[in-house]
Amino acid sequence: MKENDFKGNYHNNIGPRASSSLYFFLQKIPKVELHAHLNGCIRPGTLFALAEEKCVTLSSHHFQPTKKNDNDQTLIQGDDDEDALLYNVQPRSLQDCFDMFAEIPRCVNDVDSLRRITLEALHDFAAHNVVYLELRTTPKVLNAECDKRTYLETVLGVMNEFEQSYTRSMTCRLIVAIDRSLSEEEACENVDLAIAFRKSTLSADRIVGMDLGGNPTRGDFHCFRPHLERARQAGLRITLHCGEVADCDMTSNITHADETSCSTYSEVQAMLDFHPDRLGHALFVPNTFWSSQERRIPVETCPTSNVMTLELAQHVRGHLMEGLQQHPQLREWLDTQYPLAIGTDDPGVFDTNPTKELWLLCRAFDLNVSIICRLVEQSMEYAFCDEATKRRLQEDIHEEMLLLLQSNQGKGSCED
Ligand code: 6MZ
Repeated sequence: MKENDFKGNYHNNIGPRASSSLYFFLQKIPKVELHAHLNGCIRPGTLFALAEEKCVTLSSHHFQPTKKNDNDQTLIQGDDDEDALLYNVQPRSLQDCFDMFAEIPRCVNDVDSLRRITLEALHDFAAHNVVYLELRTTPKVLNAECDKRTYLETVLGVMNEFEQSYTRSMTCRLIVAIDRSLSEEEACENVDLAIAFRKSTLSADRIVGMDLGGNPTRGDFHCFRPHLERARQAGLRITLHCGEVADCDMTSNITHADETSCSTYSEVQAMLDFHPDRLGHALFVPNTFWSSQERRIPVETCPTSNVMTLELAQHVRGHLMEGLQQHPQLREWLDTQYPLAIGTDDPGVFDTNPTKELWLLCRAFDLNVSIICRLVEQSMEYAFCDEATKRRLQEDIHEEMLLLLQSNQGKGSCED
């Protein structure tokens, strides 16, 4: 299929050819990525190359070589490739993901490999027309030469170089993450570093926030709360992975979250009471929360990640789109126009990219392109960067979206 085959009937009941056109269109629109973990972005090919270089044997259960060209992730070449987008060929349970994250540091164990994965991640987002990226990462001691400070300096250095040298313009910001499965002491160190970088004139604009993530079945928000409060007082914005898992059997027929299906209800409640600037995932949050807020807290939602970790596609033979239709919240969020930012979470782990996430959402919930464009455009409002940068990017995104939608309508195809 060629790009100019674009015909544009954008509803779900369309044939594969027209929906590939939808993919091409979505690839072109400017995007905003607010939820991506650096070590979850590693190209599978790079991980294998690093493993070979460092004589590391990766678990064959989780890591399988792919034939795909890693530089050109999931670009549709023909109708057959639709299947590759729709089917969850490599299931990733929550446990699988965290098993994989535990193996990655054996390969990414020095400044060079950190530089490489950061640069590749930035290239991969820019290739999908991401114009604003908030990447997050947990600072790590990689070896004797690379402590947590050097780790962050390296990531920030790559972002600076990338912005200066890459022809496509992508504004990059960094969120420093706390891993809830690690100690409070580690969390305290990460907050200290984020605050120190925030105060330094060289990186003040670049570091915008803090995240609490990591295995949701480990650790407890209550002990990280004072550290996050300290970060907030220092001007950092806060996003919390919240209600990512339910206490009950997650594979049973989930429709809506209630108090009994909430992941450790008191923790979720404490997170909501903390009033973070954004919530990550928010899959199992009491129903009353969504309607009772004075100021609706934006949610970073990651469609493929949720389908995988909630194992929603298991019931429908690995079909991502149908899995997504079982999502506990997405339909309601879309119906109520809840503030959302669509993220990839871990594109290397879930074999996804920013275009694919939007495409799946359109297909699963029968959205037309103008709705998805508006959703992307609005998500820039929830970015953690300074107001001037935000307004500038909002104007650029708006103009580019308009041009793309108009040229699409010129072909007599767009449904508003
Ligand atoms: C919670 C996640 C995550 O920080 O080493 N991470 N935390 N839920 C998820 N859903 C699948 N996916 C990734 O990137 C990898 C780390 O990000 C967090 C975990 O702490 C993981 O170890 P960095 O760059």
